[in-house]
Amino acid sequence: MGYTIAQKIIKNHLVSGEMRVGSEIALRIDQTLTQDATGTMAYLEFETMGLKRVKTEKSVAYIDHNTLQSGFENADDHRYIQSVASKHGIYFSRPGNGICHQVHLERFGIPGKTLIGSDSHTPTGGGIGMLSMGAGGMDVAAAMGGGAYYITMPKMYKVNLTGKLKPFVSAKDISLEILRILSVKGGVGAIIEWGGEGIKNLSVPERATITNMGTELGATTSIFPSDEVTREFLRAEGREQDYIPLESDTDAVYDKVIEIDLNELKPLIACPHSPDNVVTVESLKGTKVDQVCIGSCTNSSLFDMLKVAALLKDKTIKESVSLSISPGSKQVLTMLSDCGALSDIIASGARLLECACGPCIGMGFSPNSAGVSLRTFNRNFEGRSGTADAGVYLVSPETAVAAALTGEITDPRLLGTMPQVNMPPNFKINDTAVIPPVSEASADSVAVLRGPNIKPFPESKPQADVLKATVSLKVGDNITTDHIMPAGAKILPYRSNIPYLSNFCFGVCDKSFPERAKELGESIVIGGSNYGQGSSREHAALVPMYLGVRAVISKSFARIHAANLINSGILPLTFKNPDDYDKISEGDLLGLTGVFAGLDSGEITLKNETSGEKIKLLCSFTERQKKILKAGGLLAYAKEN
Ligand code: MIC
Ligand code: SF4
Repeated sequence: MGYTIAQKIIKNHLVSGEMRVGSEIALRIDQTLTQDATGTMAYLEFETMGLKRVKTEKSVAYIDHNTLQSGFENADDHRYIQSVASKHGIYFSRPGNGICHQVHLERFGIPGKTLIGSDSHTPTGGGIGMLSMGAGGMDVAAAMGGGAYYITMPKMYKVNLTGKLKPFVSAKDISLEILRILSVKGGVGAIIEWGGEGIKNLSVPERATITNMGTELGATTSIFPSDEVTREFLRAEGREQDYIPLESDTDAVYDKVIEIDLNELKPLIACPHSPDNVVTVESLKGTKVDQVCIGSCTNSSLFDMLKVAALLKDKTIKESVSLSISPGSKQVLTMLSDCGALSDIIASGARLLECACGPCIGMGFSPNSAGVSLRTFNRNFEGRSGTADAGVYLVSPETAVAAALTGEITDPRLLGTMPQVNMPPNFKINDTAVIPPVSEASADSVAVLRGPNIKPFPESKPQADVLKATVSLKVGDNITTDHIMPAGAKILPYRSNIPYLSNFCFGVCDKSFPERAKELGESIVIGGSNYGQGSSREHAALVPMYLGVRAVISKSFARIHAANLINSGILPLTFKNPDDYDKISEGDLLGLTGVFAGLDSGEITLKNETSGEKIKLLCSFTERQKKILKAGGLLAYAKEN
């Protein structure tokens, strides 16, 4: 039996475990990346490990999320990350250099290598045939220290593309189509490989749009072959030496195969508040639009920006619409400027934002009250834009421009003829905004600069054998990390200040949660299915841990969040019978006895002390996870060992 692309890379990086679906495998990690919103915590964790230098082939620290500096906090964190990176052998990508995934693809990603990043959209690197995964900060810190990255051996899915995209239909529509087919839960436990004749016409940035949004399917990662298209991209980046060919064997076996005919694809749009809430653009025609945002790690490549500029050329955007453009990197912005396309964008009335995440993470540009915002981003979770009652829709750059010009949701195919966009043969290379670390010999002389916003890391409690605690919150299905630990300009600066951050925990669901949890001392949260989907932010586990949450019981968990809960010493337990979810209410007192024996046997009985009912819960963890949970979290476990 042959291997899929991902299986080949896994085989080459396997440290321990068996490549059998569902069993735990440990992978050697070649590269890591962090961004600033998760990076501060990841480097604090790395520091507690007491290592002098990172052991990876390349580690890069990006500043791209917390770039609005309306107080000292973000600037202090940037200085902390810059100094700690330099000391420990990590490259530092300065604010303004661009969004981590875009820059990493351009300058550092290598086909066939492994990458983990403290950001859930790290799979963007799959666009050049790299096995790239999102992870919690603690796991990234461990990988920087030379530790393996543990995942459950995923299933293999294949998407075969046939045909060719029609004008005004683009890679983003492919992402939305697969979300329509599979839903936000459809990729859980799987790696999605893209192939078929149809990929030949997709450039690396288009492939990266697709692997980027594979995150929204809940997939472990997504990957394209490394072929002549990849070689061409790397050559244009002056990195042809990084190219290796990589494809699946003809007799590779897949657990699921999906066919998409690109000839048939129409412009699509994801409606509020979920990326899989997908319909055709034409079905919403005429809906009034207040705001349009173009950018984010999904759609901010030079190719996307050149298309946008060509469509805006000699036109003026509708007076009722506010349009923002954030190019993905300094390279993209420079080249847009050099060829004059930037002038076309500015002349149209667009507002140019810096090369950063910006509106995607609610770092400015929040919509007006009850506003309709069309965004080329990957997430439209409730409240994420910073305006609680806004309706955010996810679209392609083509559909975004059509709305900016007409003031309403408009099928971009009505714009006439798609202008020809020619990609330059070579990209402009200027890495001056990436600061290399000092040499190992000089590392001792680098002082790590810590601002007052950096508060000590919250200590987890060791696991108890008996747990009696009240349900502090009961939530429904598909709760995202944006529900658990919201982001946005007002809260993000406090990512290194857990006590302050805790005031906003579960703010989207129930503002009174933090106070109630604190009053209870210890408590349990009940969730529906796919609990913790979305971001890799470990704050969605660390903050509940700080507030005394000892267990989360749900119908199922998203992969990265489950790992973050374990790392924080919170028990992620699942209902053996999902219907038992209905047998627990907020305020019920729950009792778990024999937690240790339960961890060993994989099953534990919960007693609802309020109703008297007994409920069976599953706790099937790997040996390593059991040890981490028994110790009360990864840091406690690492200290013990
Ligand atoms: C996001 O898109 O939600 C983020 C912000 O990039 C997160 C990371 C974070 O919360 O800092 C992610 O996707 O992992
Ligand atoms: Fe940044 Fe948005 Fe991408 Fe997250 S999804 S990395 S916030 S651009």
